[in-house]
Amino acid sequence: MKITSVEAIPLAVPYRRPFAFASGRVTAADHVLVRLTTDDGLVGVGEAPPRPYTYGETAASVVATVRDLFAPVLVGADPFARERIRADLNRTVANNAAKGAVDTALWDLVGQACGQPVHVLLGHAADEVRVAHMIGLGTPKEMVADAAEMRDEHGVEAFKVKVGRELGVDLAAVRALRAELGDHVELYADANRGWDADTAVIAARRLADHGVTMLEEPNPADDVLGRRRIVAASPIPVVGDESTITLGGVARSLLDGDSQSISVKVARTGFTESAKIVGLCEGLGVTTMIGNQIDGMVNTVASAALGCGLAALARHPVEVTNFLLMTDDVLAEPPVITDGRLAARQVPGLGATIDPDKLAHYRIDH
Ligand code: MUC
Ligand code: MG
Repeated sequence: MKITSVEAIPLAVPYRRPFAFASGRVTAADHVLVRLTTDDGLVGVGEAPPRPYTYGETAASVVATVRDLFAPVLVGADPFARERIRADLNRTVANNAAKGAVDTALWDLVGQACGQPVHVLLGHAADEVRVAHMIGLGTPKEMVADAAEMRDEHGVEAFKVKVGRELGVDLAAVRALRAELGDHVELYADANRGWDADTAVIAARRLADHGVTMLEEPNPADDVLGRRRIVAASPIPVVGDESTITLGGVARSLLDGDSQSISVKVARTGFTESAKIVGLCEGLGVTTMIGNQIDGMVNTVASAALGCGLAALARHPVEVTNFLLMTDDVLAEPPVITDGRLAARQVPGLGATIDPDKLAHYRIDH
């Protein structure tokens, strides 16, 4: 089997409402759909959500990287040779989301060629995962309304709360969420590097008092000494996300004592490097969980496959609700979250069939 064509298609899908966090805000999904076609007619897909504040990529840069740098490597390659392809793609530095989307599409092809779902190829730890919802920044009232909607409509019982603003405002939101949701619900927090180290040390203690279980990216990642001070003082684990975006980066961060748990995202490490990161962490006794890059439906389906594939990831609720912020997307069958759970698709590959009419409507490269 050989790849015969590589497409990078920029999309624009409006959001129902903006999503805000300490390092940015999104108002529309300007994602890039990566589509690989093979000589035997298989089509694999991946999704790159450009996140300039984390990886320096834009939709235009993802399209250019895939078309100009990756396509010459991919055309003629066998999708099963993922390690060879990975080495070739890594001759280009960074471009994490572009690489993640290509790897996702490769696994989609391999699954289809083998007649097996991707989660089964990965190790088939589960058939469904518990879901965590990421609550964007807003007033305490807005944040409670968002969480209550997820609980009431989708049965979700785990929430990642965005923080990283003035501490009093964040604590008011966390208090209101705890009062509304009750003690049995898991709350963990993500500051997206919004605090300085001293504020983060106080925040970690106050958040722990409200039963918050983890604190992600409390301060700027290059403030390494500050980060270590937070890790030493925090009663709850400090989670690496945007400071731990590669296998080597995860290793360095853990060994240097900059983080204690790791957020893994298909959007940046696909399946291949995500599985390596999970293996590294498992060996070190470090918890991993699947985060959300404010993903659309393709990466949502891929995240469910990753979570159901690897036992270490299936243990923690998976962040897969952000696609619900979008008014629509290009998948023929949207993911469905029921009773706080999302099932892996039981079809060969990813099962991420693209609706041609929706694609024609939302692509912006006509
Ligand atoms: C997260 O966990 O930080 C916010 C921006 C982004 O790219 O991902 C998020 C979620
Ligand atoms: Mg994060």
